[in-house]
Amino acid sequence: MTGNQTFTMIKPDAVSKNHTGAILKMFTDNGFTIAAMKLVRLTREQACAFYDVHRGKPFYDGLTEFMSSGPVVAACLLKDNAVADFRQLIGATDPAEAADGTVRKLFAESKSRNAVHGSDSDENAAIESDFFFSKIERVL
Ligand code: IDP
Ligand code: MG
Repeated sequence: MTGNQTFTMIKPDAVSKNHTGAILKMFTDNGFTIAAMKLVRLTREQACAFYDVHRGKPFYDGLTEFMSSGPVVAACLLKDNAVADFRQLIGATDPAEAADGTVRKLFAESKSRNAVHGSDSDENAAIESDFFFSKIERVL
């Protein structure tokens, strides 16, 4: 059985270019309900902790520097089959490989500055939501 929640961030590239409203509209137009949301600027340490699974990879330093370079919009989203459906909506990591109409095709600059994050499993959706939101901050 698949879960009904995923976690997303609108990344600093998209927030700084004022794409937040258009991207949130794509989420809700595609059946996702916002259960929690906030604008936050991560410290470098917080970005390193969030992306700990990628520690040691060649892009880790650049990724954590970028993700702490400006505010992000973090949100918990609800929908049946949320994780898989959301990854389909955002498209491939590299916008050059993302399908037409996906968030990354429309808004990402590059494979690193790629507009949005989406959880890759139900387990990580719960871990990532807990990283940003307490119970009282969520409408579930
Ligand atoms: P995902 O965001 O599509 O799940 P991951 O492989 O989990 O992709 O990588 C996390 C993030 O790290 C990506 O969204 C992107 O910002 C960055 N990243 C991944 N691979 C590369 C790369 O080859 N070069 C530069 N940045 C990368
Ligand atoms: Mg990932």
